[in-house]
Amino acid sequence: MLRSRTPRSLIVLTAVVTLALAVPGAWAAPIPGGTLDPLDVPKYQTPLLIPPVMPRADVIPDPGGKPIDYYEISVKQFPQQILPAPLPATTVWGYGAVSNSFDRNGLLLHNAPSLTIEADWKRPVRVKWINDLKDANGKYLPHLLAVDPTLHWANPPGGTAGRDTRPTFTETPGPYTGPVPMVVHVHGAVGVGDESDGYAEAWYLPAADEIPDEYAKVGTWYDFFAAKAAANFGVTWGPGFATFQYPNLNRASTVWYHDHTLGMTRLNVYAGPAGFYLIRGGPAGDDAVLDSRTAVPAVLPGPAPKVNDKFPPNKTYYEIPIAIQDRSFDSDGSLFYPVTREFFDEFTGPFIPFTNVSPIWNPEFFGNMIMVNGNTWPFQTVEQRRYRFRFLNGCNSRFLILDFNDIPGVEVWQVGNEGGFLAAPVNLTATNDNRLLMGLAERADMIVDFTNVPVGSYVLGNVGPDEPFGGGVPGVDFEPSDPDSTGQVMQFRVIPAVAPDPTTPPQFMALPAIAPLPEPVTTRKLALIEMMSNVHDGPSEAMLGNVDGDGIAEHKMWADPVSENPNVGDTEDWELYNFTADAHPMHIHEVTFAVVDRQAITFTQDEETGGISAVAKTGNPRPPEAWENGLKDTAISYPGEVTRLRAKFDTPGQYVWHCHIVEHEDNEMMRPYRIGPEQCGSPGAEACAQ
Ligand SMILES: [Cu+2]
Repeated sequence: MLRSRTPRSLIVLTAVVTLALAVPGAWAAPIPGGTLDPLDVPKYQTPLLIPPVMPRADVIPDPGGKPIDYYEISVKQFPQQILPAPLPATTVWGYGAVSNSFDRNGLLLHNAPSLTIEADWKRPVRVKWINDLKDANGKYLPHLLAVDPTLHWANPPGGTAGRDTRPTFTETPGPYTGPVPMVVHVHGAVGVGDESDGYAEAWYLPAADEIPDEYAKVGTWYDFFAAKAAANFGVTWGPGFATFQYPNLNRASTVWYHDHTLGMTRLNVYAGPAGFYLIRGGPAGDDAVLDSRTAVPAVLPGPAPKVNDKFPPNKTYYEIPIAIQDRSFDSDGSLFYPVTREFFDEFTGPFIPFTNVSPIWNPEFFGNMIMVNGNTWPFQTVEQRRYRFRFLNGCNSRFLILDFNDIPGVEVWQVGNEGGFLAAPVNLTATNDNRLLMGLAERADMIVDFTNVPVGSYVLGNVGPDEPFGGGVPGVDFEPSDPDSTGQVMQFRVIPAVAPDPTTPPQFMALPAIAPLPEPVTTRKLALIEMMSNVHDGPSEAMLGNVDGDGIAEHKMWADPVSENPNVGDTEDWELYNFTADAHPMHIHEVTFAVVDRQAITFTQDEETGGISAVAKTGNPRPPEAWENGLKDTAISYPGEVTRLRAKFDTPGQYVWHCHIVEHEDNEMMRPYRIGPEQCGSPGAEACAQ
């Protein structure tokens, strides 16, 4: 039974829209999920897993003799004790190294989240990514979750002609149970070639037995990118794998890797495969942070895990990556994810092909338990000193508002985001009520100071909503998450410091300069639009599009031709007009961008057609939040606002921009974009001279 809520998505916008905030609901109980009641899962039984470092297969020279860190990483299926024992283990997928011949004591270990790739600024990383979703006999494994075949998706059964399409049906189909297409995206990789970016139509099946001959084994773009990788890097792709190379041109920062397959990302990521990828060094690295009192290099909390450290670790770490994800489970320990649209809003059909509503896909999904680094509600012992936490919101749909207010005496500073260090440290305790807002896929590099916290055990809370987020204040504009389940994240067990804290107080950290972006040569007006069902009062999908010169919004589908096409080297402003009722975390591949400002908008929406016109800005723009200063790769676009982003597009190729609510991304809230001219020989390209 669904709790009686009106998903924000269901609010139909009419006439001239003013921003309508959710009315706090009356519930205070875990949200629906699987058969395992979150209140039956004991909390704070399991120490936080601090992911060890991914071992390298080799270090190989590039043609100029410079070193490339080379990895061989597969994705596999295995059981993992996510819930505390004696609750059952959970079957998950995860990445892991399959060769450690360079880092000989490195761990050949699959886990979810996976081991951390440690990269040096401007030193390339090359990864052979292997789709190994096969059983012990070499037969392909089906998906752990229900794959909706009615989306525009990878669609291997469509064969070469029908892959990467929205198939047509004469009856409402059941879930797809064939081999699983996968392709890895390093989220936040700057300057990466398109052949290595994990384009959603560059997926590949495992090299497994019993795959029907008529199935497409690779996505539409795989062969083109394979040829490009061969030409650029001398690497050969083959059945069940692709080899990507990352130049690591980013400022030192926290990036992460996860699957990005067309129409399946929500399911592939929920099943487990994801990991941290940390880029260190260079002119914006830790060594460039100065102590403003002395102008000598500051001391940041460390160490972090190092290659050849053990699992579980036998060392003490003061720099810890923390991935927060929401999950639901059945009582046998298996992951729960909806198998029918009915779970979302009780709509039982008719579905595609009789209406435009997909039978399985849910417009959003909220797990009713919190998993941190692969365990539900773990604990971390901390000393009375400063720590560096690199937080990641790795949820599917859930915005997090981490709340430190139940940790007395703590002081919380944000020093970095997706693009590395901020312009200046931001004291969230003093300026943001001790809270950290994180949209999906956003990262926050934090200094958390436990020096003045009394010895004892304290809970890190979450006061974000158990439903779509639209901005606003917890308890005022929306009901915070259930305090007994998703309102709790993890526990800190504070003990006395074992030694004086050598680290620099964050208020004295002078962070490395951020080069300003050039003035834009182009401003694009882009649109976030919700499409309603044609049979019931619910959404069918969210879409992207544009706003034309007459103030009329037009939606576009994934299949429509590229419409965002910056020239190589150009700086552009992208204005994201959000006509929906929800906030969307918008991610642009290949670049980091600046959030320039946000501004309220007015528009008219036709009640009959949903058409949007008379789009205009109103009032004064407001600057980015203090913690958004710097460079980002994902930013929140609020309802009823235009969010202006600025990026310089330097690397030619075919990329995507999309909403990182992965349920949205999987159903049309993603668009291809291209930097530079159309590539000869690429799928759909006009004939051109080679
Ligand atoms: Cu979205």
